[in-house]
Amino acid sequence: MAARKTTKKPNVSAEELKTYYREMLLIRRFEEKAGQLYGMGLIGGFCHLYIGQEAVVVGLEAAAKEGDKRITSYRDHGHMLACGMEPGGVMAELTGRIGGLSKGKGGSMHMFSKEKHFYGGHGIVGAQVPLGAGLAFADKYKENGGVTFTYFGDGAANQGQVYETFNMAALWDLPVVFVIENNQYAMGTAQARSTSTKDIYHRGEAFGIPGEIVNGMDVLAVKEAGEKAVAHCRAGKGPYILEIKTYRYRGHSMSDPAKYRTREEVQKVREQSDPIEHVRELLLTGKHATEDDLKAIDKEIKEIVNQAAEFSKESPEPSVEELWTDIYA
Ligand SMILES: Cc1ncc(C[n+]2csc(CCOP(=O)(O)OP(=O)(O)O)c2C)c(N)n1
Ligand SMILES: [Mg+2]
Repeated sequence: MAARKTTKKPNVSAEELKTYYREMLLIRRFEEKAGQLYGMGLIGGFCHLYIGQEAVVVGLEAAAKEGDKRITSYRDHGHMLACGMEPGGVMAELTGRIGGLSKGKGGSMHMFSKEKHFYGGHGIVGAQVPLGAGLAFADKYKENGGVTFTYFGDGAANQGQVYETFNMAALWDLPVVFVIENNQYAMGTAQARSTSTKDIYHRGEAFGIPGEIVNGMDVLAVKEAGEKAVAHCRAGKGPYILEIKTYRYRGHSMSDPAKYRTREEVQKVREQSDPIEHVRELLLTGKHATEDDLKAIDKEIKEIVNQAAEFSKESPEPSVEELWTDIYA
């Protein structure tokens, strides 16, 4: 885990910093609430929380422009919130209600938004990677200047289809940023036990795809790397790989007691590299915000999340007729 190491004065405005703080906090509080609702039995099926990884999506969304696309795995709530999907619609999908973004028929892993160019939510490890290249192929074909962020994990990086995709994406110079969210675990398996090398991004070299390692606990470092990757893609130079070193604080899913690592390991990351604390410190030490300003933001976020939770409880369950909508038949 890369420890926090932003020593130079960040070249970023107070407003930008506050935006990142707010966006990361929204994801964190949303996920904490989802964990509570799961514990109350209100969320069925799988539920994979994103706590600890917030700087990854928030940093990359700051580098994206309108029309860019994103696709990811089942650990997807943060990606949806960061691209502007309604917290209430996401939460109501988790609780399986009609007000959910998939009308309560998809659940945590299966939500989409055409409007926000969010293409899921995929439960099969690595399956979103070729789909992401396909989205990029469409952008290139249409010559619309769009870039697709294709997120996958360190475990997924050992899937064969990832390398078939790398080959085609490089061959056709597709405008796709492959984002490896290296949270160091694939379910209960530590990266050192599943992966032959410490770093993964250099596997792209075999296909002529450049890439780099990014400190995923520093939203500004992620944004900077994202801007570089996006510029590469938009210039028609083909794909780019960002291996973003991050960490998930919770278990793989809500049903994981996480016995494969120590509490101390998690505590150390929380104390030394938490991405939200990092921005909080920058705001306070740079005198961009006071404790009271931050308290006001915390309150505002809490309110948004409480409203989302209320909506997810009040929205009715889908009627039986809904079984016959949104199907190919
Ligand atoms: C093809 C396939 N194999 C196995 C699984 C079971 N599975 C679900 S998540 C997961 C681990 C993936 O880890 P990683 O890619 O690092 O993503 P993370 O959960 O850490 O975000 C596995 C093996 C699956 N869903 N699909
Ligand atoms: Mg992982």
